Amino acid sequence: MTQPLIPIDQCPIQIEDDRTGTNVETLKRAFADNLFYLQGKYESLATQDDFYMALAYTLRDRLLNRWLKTMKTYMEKDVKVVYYLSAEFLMGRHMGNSLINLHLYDRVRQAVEESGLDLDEILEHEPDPGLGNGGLGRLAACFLDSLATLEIPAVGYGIRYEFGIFTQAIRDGWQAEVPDKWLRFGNPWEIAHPDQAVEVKLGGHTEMYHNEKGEYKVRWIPANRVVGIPYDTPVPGYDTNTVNPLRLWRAEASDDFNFDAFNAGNYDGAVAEKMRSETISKVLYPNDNTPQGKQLRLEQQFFFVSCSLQDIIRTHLLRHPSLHNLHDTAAIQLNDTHPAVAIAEMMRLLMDEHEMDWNTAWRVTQKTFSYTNHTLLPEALEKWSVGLFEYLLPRHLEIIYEINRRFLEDVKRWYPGDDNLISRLSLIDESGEKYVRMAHLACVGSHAVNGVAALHTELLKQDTLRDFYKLWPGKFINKTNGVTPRRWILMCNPKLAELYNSKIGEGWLKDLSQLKQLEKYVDDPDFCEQWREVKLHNKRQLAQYIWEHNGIEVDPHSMFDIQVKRIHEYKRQHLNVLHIISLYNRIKQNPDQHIVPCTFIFGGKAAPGYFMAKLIIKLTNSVADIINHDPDVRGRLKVVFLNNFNVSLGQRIYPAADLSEQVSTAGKEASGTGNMKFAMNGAMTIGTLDGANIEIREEAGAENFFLFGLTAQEVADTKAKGYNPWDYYSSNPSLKAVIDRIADGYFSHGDKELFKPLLDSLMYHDQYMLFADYQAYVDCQKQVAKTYSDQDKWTRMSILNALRMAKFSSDRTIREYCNEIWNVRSVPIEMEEYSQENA
Ligand code: NBG
Repeated sequence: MTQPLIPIDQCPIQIEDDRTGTNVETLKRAFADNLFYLQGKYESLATQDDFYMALAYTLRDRLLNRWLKTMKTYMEKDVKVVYYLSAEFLMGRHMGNSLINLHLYDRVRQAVEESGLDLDEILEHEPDPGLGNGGLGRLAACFLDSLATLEIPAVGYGIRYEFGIFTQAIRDGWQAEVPDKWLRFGNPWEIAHPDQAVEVKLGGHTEMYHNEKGEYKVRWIPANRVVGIPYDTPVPGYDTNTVNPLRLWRAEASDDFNFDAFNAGNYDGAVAEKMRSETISKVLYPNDNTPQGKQLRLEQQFFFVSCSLQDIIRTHLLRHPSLHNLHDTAAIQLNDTHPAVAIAEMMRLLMDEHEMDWNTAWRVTQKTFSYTNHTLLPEALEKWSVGLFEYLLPRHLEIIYEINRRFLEDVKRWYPGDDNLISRLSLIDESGEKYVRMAHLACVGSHAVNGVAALHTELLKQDTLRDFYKLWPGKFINKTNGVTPRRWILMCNPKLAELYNSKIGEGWLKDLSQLKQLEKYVDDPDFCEQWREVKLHNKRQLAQYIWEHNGIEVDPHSMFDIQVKRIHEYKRQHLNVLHIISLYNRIKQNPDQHIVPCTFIFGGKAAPGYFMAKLIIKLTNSVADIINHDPDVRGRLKVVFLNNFNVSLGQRIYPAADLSEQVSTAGKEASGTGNMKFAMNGAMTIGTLDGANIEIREEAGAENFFLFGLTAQEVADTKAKGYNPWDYYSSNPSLKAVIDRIADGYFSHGDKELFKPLLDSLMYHDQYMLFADYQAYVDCQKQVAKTYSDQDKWTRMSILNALRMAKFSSDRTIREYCNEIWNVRSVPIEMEEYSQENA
């Protein structure tokens, strides 16, 4: 007699079997089993990669039960789901995160060790999936972690780029880009669902027709179709059963695509078309804070948006007869304007494919969408030429024109006769060649618009989006960014986590405000000593890494002054370099002068087409080369550029920092999130009143923050009056000496041309006003050095910084989004747990 099959969700995790069990023996068996059956290897012949894959599958198995139960619960309870649409998700490595979130670190370590292997080596073997550029993509990843931890039903939607952000090599001091083949050995974390593939149309034209009811309708006759295949990656919450999906789309040619060409024997033509389709999800554009106006980029955006919206609609219709109440089951967040075409695509789907009338469709759309702005840089606001839009998305352009017509009609009624206002608000920029303004589309089509730090939101209201703010003040809301303390404290700084746990247990990991309880130890010499030991341990580890990767010996007792982030003029890595040169000049003038020993560490990628950013990298490396080899300096200064800064390198760097460089021109950095990671790990910040720095300073206390530089208002005023860098240069001997040393070719083997473009920019038209902040920065650095010499004082400040960062947990940020924008509630996932006693 055959046994009836037990539905998997009715199998509680109570069987100590090889797929779910978590005792050490079972884990060992599962690991060996996966090595044999999935990797097809005997242990004696297996590579590190095989071990990594076998262990990854072992962990994925342990996530699946929770994952499927999570999906089933959402379906059955018909809950409202957050859909986070983002062109980038910078997830970082999965394995360590799964070990932590499943509470399996210790047992897996033991199982691996008893199998004669080293867990750390296996962890290092995982490729870092770089499906993002910087802060924006990493924020999306922190948000997914917090959503799952807070048990919020959520799906991340994005693109499964075959090549993520390039690997950065440094050759002769210059950045070189190497393709990132992160999928080379397969990706054990994802599961493909070709059964849920969707079709996406592109190009062609539109036509009118009569439907059965005799109404006029529009249909889109596309020139091309591609298919989106979803790949799901589990996102486990910390200490919960919730496992939400990150659903990334891969583009494939549709079957019927070039059937005719194929049949006619035109194989090359058919294959070329196939490759064209698949190109859509091939590669991430490596630009941070600068849009890439390429056709393929718009194709990428529309591709993942259309796939995701069709998926959301399909899910809704499984449980509801119509889409009139879509906003009751879906809150769709636009992560910047990259997915903003979703407003037009939703209107098209509702009207053309689901027969909804305009007014209803518009109401549903506005109630469903909300939009996060991530930048104030005018050049970073996305716009697409109307010609390109029409060529690729003819129906969407019609819809955008109609949204615009209705919107501007309203504006005319509200503000009669103000033509300037009309042209400023219009979704179409008509000042020259016509462009579609994506931020305007996002604003009009959303019920909430948010900035990512208090100052940023204020500046959006007063400046970038001020006309929209005037129309709808209630739409604008601030949501200061945050980062997940699971990855950015527990995972990257285990010694610090241990110290916390030893005093107050583990509750702080889900409620970071509990760290405040530790403030009573700030004057306790034992605690301070332990604090310093943790920092020194982390610095030693980074020093070891620097030695292995750069061949530079750095002293872990020197102050680690670190700036890691994308290289951009507004972030002013070169201001930092000018200060280093000023210190060097001081030593050269007086070789015996006392200087607090300092190691300056840089890391970050430049967009491959951004010449000035690449020149800043070259300058940093050139300065490093001279200073590190000058006997006069005698180990007092070291300069290191760490190549290929990414999430995993960040995990080594943040915990080892003494000083965090957050020196952007005030009003330019929307928020910053590296600033939060540094502070949480006990680094002091030297920074301007920009982005979230302001709030970090508020939380830490002004006395625990090294502030310098012009305010956003002063920057604007100085610009209005006419900023003249020459005045600063000619009146400041220290600045002049620094600039002249570069100009003389001191750092470029006598080549006076090499850095000229950078110096010309600084001297003649620098919109980031380095010279205006130079002296304040140098003075502030003196203050830093003085404070660092008093280790007791420094330790106290470091402790207070770390303990007061609760506001910057992404759990706080996500709670605010849930309550104030998305209107969603947590939905705990009930499972019968396999009891720990059996483990
Ligand atoms: C970036 C900002 C950062 C901010 C992140 C996340 C873009 C367009 N913006 O300051 O520059 O921290 O977004 O919000 O990448």
